Amino acid sequence: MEQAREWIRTASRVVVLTGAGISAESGVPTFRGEQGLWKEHKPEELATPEAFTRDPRLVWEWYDWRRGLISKVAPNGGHRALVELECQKRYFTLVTQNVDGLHDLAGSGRILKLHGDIWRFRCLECRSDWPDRRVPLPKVPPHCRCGGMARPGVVWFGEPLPDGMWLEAEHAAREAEVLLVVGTSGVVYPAASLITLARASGAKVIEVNIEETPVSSEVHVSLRGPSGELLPKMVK
Ligand code: BV8
Ligand code: ZN
Repeated sequence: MEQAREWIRTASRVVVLTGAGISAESGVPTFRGEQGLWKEHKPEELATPEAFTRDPRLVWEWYDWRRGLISKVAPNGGHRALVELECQKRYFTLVTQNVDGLHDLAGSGRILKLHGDIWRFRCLECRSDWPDRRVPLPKVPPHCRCGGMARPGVVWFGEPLPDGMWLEAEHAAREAEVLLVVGTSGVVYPAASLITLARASGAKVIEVNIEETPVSSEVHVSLRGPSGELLPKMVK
């Protein structure tokens, strides 16, 4: 912990990569935990364009349920510690795999949402996209003003990440002096490749996770514990 605090304190260019684990203490189930989101369903079953084409109603019911759940929770000490860190650092980039919007709610400024945003919709017909925070949705699937069917504004498996976003994340990872990896199992690509990229570019890589992950062997320091408790201690 002391080594991690020292590296964070002295760095001026800090990048943070977060996953579902940072929202766990807020009450949002993670993807691959015991009571994980994927328990009843498998990723390929729901978070893919094929699943949506096959059964848009089922996919929308899953997102409506998740939106309802997320709307009842608040950011935790881990989210807030990253807002504090952003204020302390001259160059700071928060890259998140999460679509729950809790980093926005906590007050983070610069957020690269690699996998999109559960609070935004996109029209399949006219391609317009807009925020929608209604829970529950009056009817699913929701439609666009043009009459076209809407889809959740997230990136599904097999879909490319928003390209401008990915390039920015790569650039930030290359420039980072410290990369903080929080609450991710490191199994989803290309997000996880930012860790290898940062390390290869000379960054000190610190992991915060309650358990060992496939990434743990790649980082310089792996802190074992809940991010809601550890992050505030690391940025104080
Ligand atoms: C793409 C949005 C190419 C939707 C998500 C075979 C091998 C390798 C790769 C692939 C493959 N087959 C396919 C691929 C690529 C695929 C992929 O990586 N698959 C994986 C599963 C193998 N990736 C893609 O498809 C990506 N696109 O590659 O496109 C392309 C290019 C050009 C043109 C066409 C195509 C798109 C991936 C994005 C998928 N969308 N989410 C939605 O949310 O509904 S991914 C989903 O998983 C979420 O975003 C989530 O954030 C993400 C990663 O999971 P984690 O965040 O890590 O969450 P998880 O539950 O796994 O882990 C939680 C961690 O927290 C645990 O480690 C736990 O210990 C820890 N924790 C728990 N509590 C705490 C804690 N830590 C700290 N404190 C706590 N309190
Ligand atoms: Zn439309």
